[in-house]
Amino acid sequence: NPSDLPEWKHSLISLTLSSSILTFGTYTLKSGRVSPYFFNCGLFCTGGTVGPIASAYARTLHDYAARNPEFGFDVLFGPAYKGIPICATTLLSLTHLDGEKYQDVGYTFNRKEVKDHGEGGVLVGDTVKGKRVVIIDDVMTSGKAIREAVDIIKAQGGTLVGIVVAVDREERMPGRKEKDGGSVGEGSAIGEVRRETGVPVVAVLTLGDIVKGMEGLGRTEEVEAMKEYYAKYGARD
Ligand code: OMP
Repeated sequence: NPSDLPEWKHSLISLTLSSSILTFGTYTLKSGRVSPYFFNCGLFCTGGTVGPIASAYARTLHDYAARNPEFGFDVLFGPAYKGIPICATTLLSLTHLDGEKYQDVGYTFNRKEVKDHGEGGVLVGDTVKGKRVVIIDDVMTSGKAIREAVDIIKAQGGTLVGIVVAVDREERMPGRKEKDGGSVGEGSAIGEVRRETGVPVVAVLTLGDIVKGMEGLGRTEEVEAMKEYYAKYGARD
């Protein structure tokens, strides 16, 4: 039922369509799967899109914290490169929601190249040592990109407490039978990351949300293609 989807998610989906962040066609993903849709967070790079995506991440995190009083965090970590503007703008948006609550929260990101002079170090921004860290990332398919970020936080002495992604594509882990179409007997990527890390993984939008949004817009052809893809690679749990 498309009306299940909150108004702000409808608007966000419309914005991603008009700005070609969400596109339809034939895309080979990092996993090798061929997808009829692609979500490119790198294109939230204009005056009209940077605010809406930051406020969508902030709202998702703020609402999760409100529903889970035991959940708290000290630092937002944005994996390089795409996570860098996202963690900074999300923190700014959080302070718009509650300036007092978030005034001491920091943001940090990793260098891709190790620096051997100047201030040195792997991280730029706030420190994570001894702090509760939330990863802010773009799109999760198999969770490979997320695992790299988890390792960096651990190595720097931070405690991972949560992960927020813009889009959970709701896919299964790539399996052995992948090449013959569809993987067999593998758990969901998001579930696998939850099990491995023991922390909540929260998405601004799931594939299910995007399907509802597209149904609401009457985009039947795209909906069919996404459902077909989900039938092949979608997570069942
Ligand atoms: P995993 O590492 O398999 O979870 O894939 C996530 C990464 O794939 C993202 O960080 C992107 O680099 C890329 N990606 C997208 O950006 N959008 C998509 O819709 C799909 C992918 C992808 O290749 O799976």
